[in-house]
Amino acid sequence: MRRAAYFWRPRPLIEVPIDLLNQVLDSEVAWVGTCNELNAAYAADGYARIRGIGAVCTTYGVGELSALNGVAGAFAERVPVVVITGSPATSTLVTRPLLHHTLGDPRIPMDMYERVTVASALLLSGDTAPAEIDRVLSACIAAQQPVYLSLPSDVVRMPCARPGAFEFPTSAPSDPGALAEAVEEAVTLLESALLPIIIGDVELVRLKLQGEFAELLDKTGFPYVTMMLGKTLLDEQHPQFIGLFEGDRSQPAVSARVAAAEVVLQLGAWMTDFNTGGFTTHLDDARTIRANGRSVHIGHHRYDDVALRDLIIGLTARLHHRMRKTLDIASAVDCGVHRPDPAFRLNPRQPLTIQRFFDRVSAFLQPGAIVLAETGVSLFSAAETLMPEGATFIGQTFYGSIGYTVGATLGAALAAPHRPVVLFVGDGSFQVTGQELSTMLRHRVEPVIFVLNNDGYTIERVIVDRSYNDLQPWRYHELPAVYGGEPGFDVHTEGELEGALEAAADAGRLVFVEVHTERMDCPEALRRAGESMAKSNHLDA
Ligand SMILES: Cc1ncc(C[n+]2csc(CCOP(=O)(O)OP(=O)(O)O)c2C)c(N)n1
Ligand SMILES: [Mg+2]
Repeated sequence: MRRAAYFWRPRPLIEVPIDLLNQVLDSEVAWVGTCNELNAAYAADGYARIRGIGAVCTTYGVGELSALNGVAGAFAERVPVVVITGSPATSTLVTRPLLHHTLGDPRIPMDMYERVTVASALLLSGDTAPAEIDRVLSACIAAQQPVYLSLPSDVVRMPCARPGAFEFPTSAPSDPGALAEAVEEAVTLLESALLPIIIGDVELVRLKLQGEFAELLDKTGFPYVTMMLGKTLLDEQHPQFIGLFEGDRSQPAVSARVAAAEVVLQLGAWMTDFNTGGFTTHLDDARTIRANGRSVHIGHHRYDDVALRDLIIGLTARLHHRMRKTLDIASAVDCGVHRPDPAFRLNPRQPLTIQRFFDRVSAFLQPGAIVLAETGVSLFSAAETLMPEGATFIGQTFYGSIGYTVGATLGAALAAPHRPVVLFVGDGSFQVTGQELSTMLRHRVEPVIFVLNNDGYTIERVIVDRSYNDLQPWRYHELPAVYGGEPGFDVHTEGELEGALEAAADAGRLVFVEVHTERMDCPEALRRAGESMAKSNHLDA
């Protein structure tokens, strides 16, 4: 039997994990080198949101710690990302040489990863590696959260047994008694309500329960809303979809319909500040059935060990179908609660405003598109835009690390080469991670990228407008040419936007559009978010 070898087989100090990369190049895995590791982590996250899992591979210390913030985002938002880091030879764990990148103790980065991953392994031998890797991958899939694998340079070429078939983790069954009681109580409440409504959110996406959720909607006929994190949970053209619910910041028709419901069925919602319009949902506990992961709250009752999936299936089996006309359903697609506005008329010489830009561009989004929107004016505007059939919306709405969407666009575009990909990103966010444009050009992915240039951090200016929200004004549209592509469009007016959209329609290449708007121009929901944040920071005096 082979054994971990670091005691009796010292290795030269210079042994670093380059050979791991050689093995990747020689494998079936496509290598995509990014400009920096933070963007690689964001790309792995974007890829995982489309394909179900993503991986990022870095060097030790400097590399893995650069990726840490991106992995933290995946941990917070529950995205399964596998971090693979090539580490120094196992002997250094004992001899602790002052090897570059190690901080003097090669275990420090692994300790730092402990808090933002659900499993990790330092692979010490070929004998144990297959089982260790499977254990870690299994945890990644089960929790839908990141994991960490460290592969020392001397272990890379160690022979190992051919891994057996991977066993996908199965979820623990619900407690049958608790499930039956929870379903019973929920059914009684929902059947008693004249105007029930469902809030469907992010966990339905992360736990892949869209099919079960759609069956519940079909069976009951109930209307539903989503929150920002759950946007495009199902096709937003769905006839029972009422719109985006964000507490007091919702469109009046949406908050009115939620307020009219005597009973609210809340499935997989995360009550974060952005999701709840700054904690203003005003949902009465007594009339809300709250189900998350493995627990259900109804009024003051709590049922543990009830899986969200089983609850949805149980409710679908028991609830009766209602006629649409009895449920007061004004679907988002019919009643125009969100853009696109069919009455939009172009005003070619008019300088662009945020509202007019999104009004126009919403009609440009194609069925099946992947639409990414960065924290800031972009997110708040795109959230209020009805997505076309089959579209997937991506934002880092909970963790909110600016620049995320640039890396995520690379990952999403690589994950879905045949789907249109559209990114909306603010100038401030673009300055954090924008160089990944270079990798997009290198790998010939073809997103349409709108950089919203409003001369700084507008989302921060609506809280307090001080000079720390100013930026060096870049000529953003020139950057694609700097990176070896075609120059972008520089758009100030509605007419110029029209020209850019025409060119983007069948460009067959990456299209970059710099869009200029006034510095304080932003959607109403963002203005109100700013006011409430100013208040909670005592800046409103
Ligand atoms: C990595 C990171 N640093 C700082 C922040 C704080 N922050 C939130 S939004 C923002 C400014 C975003 O500016 P921009 O992208 O131009 O947004 P917009 O003007 O469209 O609102 C900053 C600095 C953050 N969210 N993430
Ligand atoms: Mg800005």
